[in-house]
Amino acid sequence: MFCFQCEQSANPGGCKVQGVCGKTAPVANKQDELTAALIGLARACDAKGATAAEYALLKQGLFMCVTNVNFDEERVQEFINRVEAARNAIDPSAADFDWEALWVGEEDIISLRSTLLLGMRGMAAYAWHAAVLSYNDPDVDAWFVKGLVEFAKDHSAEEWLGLLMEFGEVNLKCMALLDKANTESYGTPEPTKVSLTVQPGPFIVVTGHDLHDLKMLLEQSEGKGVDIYTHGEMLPCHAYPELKKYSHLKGNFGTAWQNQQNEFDNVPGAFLFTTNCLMPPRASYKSNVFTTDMVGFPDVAHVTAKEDGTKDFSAVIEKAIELGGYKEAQHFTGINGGHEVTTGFGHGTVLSIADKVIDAVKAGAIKHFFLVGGCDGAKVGRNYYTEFVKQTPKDTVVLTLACGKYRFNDLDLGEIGGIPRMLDMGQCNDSYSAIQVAVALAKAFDCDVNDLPLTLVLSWYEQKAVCVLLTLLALGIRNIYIGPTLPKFFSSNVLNILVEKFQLHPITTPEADMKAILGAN
Ligand code: FSO
Ligand code: SF4
Repeated sequence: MFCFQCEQSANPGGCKVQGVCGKTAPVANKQDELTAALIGLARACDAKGATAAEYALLKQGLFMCVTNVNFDEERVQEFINRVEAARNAIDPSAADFDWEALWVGEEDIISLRSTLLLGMRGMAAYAWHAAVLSYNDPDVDAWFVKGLVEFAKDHSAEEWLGLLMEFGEVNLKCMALLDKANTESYGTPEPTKVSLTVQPGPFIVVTGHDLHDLKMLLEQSEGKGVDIYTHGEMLPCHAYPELKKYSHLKGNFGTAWQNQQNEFDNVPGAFLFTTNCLMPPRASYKSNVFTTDMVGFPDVAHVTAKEDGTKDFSAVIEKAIELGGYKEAQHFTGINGGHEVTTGFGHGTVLSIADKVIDAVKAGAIKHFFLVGGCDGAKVGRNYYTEFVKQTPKDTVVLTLACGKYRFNDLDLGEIGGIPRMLDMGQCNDSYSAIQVAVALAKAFDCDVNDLPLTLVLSWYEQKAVCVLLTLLALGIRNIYIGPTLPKFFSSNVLNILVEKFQLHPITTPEADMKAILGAN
């Protein structure tokens, strides 16, 4: 096996025997076979045209290879069979790629083309969440074919960089599509306080990113005496009017994904994983875990979608009833001891108070904006982000999104003239909201986004963060701080290009970076 796609990838050169994430060598190899089969299908589609069914396979197949999604060799093989059957139906002569050649070649070229493939895996997850709500974008769909076909061709470094920038622009469209899908289906997120207490009685914890799954589960569990709690990246769901209206959507359980093995241990509730980030479940709670969609783990119950896309979650509901939940309320806290968190500051809400924000900047009450966003993970260096937020001066605002926020989202940073100093914009895909706000501010101040008093301080872990980063670079956003470590798939030459071209800064210490950022104001 070979895999270097995530931030926790083994030293020195990637995971070669077994994944740090728990992925076994046979599963890693199967996912490479699947990737090669997807290239074969894309080649056939490129020559003969694709239908919605083939685009769906490309999105699902790429999504299946994202870190912490699928650990089940049999499920990956079944999917390969479907992809090959689709390829054969279109053009049996379209060749698969040799999966053993995926990560082989000249170092810089492998680095560039891997960055493209990994970004596409991230975008596929976003595109699939939109697709299950019947939202598709022809440009995004077409790029799955183009990207896979181009991945398998020879290009110069310059051409690869061009493809990466083109991809970044397409991923912006994809995030816009998912934003549209989520807000048109469930309403514009509104600021919402979310309790971290778990009430007595049966409950289900829903994790991942899929709003459609949560909606179906809320409908099916209503009136059954089973409460629903979000976990990880599902926290922002509390802010959507069409989801928050369910009184049995009670609160948020636990913190970021990497704490799940401790936090789920011996908990008397059921767990539903709708996407990443699944960690190998411990025996103490494995029988309480259910996966759905592209997520999978051997010997863990799986809920499959029916032909019409609906799902029957009755087994999950029954499991929660059987487990019974806690006898008394459990007053859990966030990492910093807070009992509740606030979410729901998507672009709809922030832009509705844009005048107030602009006035506060003009009056000097807000001196700087930080977007401290991205992923969480197990590494010690990630404390940087907690410390960084704690050190932000009182006349600055912190925008945040994705699961990295669990490091600080229970801190009370106070307000500036009625504007909360910490604004949770949502999931990782809600980077789209942050971009919208930045563009609106630049327009209001009649300047370039790079001239705004705004700095992006990002943490990355897996491939969705890769596609978001490529979008930010394609938009010409400079001076991004990134950590906790740099991707192993960036060769030193590629990293030098990114540093030179985009002034990408690897994070150092909160003190030094804060000084460099505010000193440059
Ligand atoms: Fe991933 Fe990062 Fe969305 Fe987390 S990009 S790791 S679970 O922030 O959020 O899927
Ligand atoms: Fe290693 Fe990350 Fe790949 Fe898992 S996803 S095998 S931890 S590089």
